[in-house]
Amino acid sequence: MKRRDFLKAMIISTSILVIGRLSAYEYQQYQHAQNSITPFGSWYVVQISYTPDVLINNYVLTVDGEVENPMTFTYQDLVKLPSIEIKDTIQCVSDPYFLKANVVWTGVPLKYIIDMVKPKSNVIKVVGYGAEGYTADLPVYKAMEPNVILAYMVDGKPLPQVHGYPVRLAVPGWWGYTYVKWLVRLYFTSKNILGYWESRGYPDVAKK
Ligand SMILES: Nc1nc2c(c(=O)[nH]1)N[C@H]1C(S)=C(S)[C@@H](COP(=O)(O)O)O[C@H]1N2
Ligand SMILES: [Mo]
Repeated sequence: MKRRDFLKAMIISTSILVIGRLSAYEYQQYQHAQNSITPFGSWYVVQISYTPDVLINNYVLTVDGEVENPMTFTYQDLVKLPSIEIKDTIQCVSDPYFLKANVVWTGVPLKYIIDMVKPKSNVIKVVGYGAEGYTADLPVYKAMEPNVILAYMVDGKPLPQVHGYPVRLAVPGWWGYTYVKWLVRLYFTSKNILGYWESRGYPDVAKK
């Protein structure tokens, strides 16, 4: 390319960024938001509080409430269970345009856990708890869908700490606030319990 053409190309590409009022980072996010897998380092982070340090060796998922057979799972227990891979777009309700990422989850279908603990017949909700105190609720009919998973890998690697290491929920088709990070408890209940954002007015049926 001639120097003049090169300068012209520079000016054009710069003006696209200026006209669009996007920073280079936003522009990159925008491009990746369209279809391809979001690069590992540039996935958005949204959370109400600090990032807890949950170590694999101490990790325990408690599954309790109104169930026939309450259970606990260590990290090693979970990774031995049958797992599936799902391509998904995680997306925050507060900015569905930029705060989204295309990822591939690996994890255990929540239905598999539900079948083991056997919720009582009047149970309507399952509430997920994050290690730092966050909660989100799912109606049991949604939790039973085959693609709702306890994810322990993303894009073939362990979850990054800010994205919920070692285990988080993934609820394809529903808003990001249902994707509880640092998941340490699943509580089954016949009461209509609302999670952190659901109790602050966001849809309880969080379908995108
Ligand atoms: N434990 C926990 N999980 C959480 C949250 C949180 O504050 N704490 N925020 C939720 C919200 S509102 C969104 S949009 C997604 C963002 O996930 P990410 O930071 O991995 O992109 O996590 C959800 N899960
Ligand atoms: Mo969100």
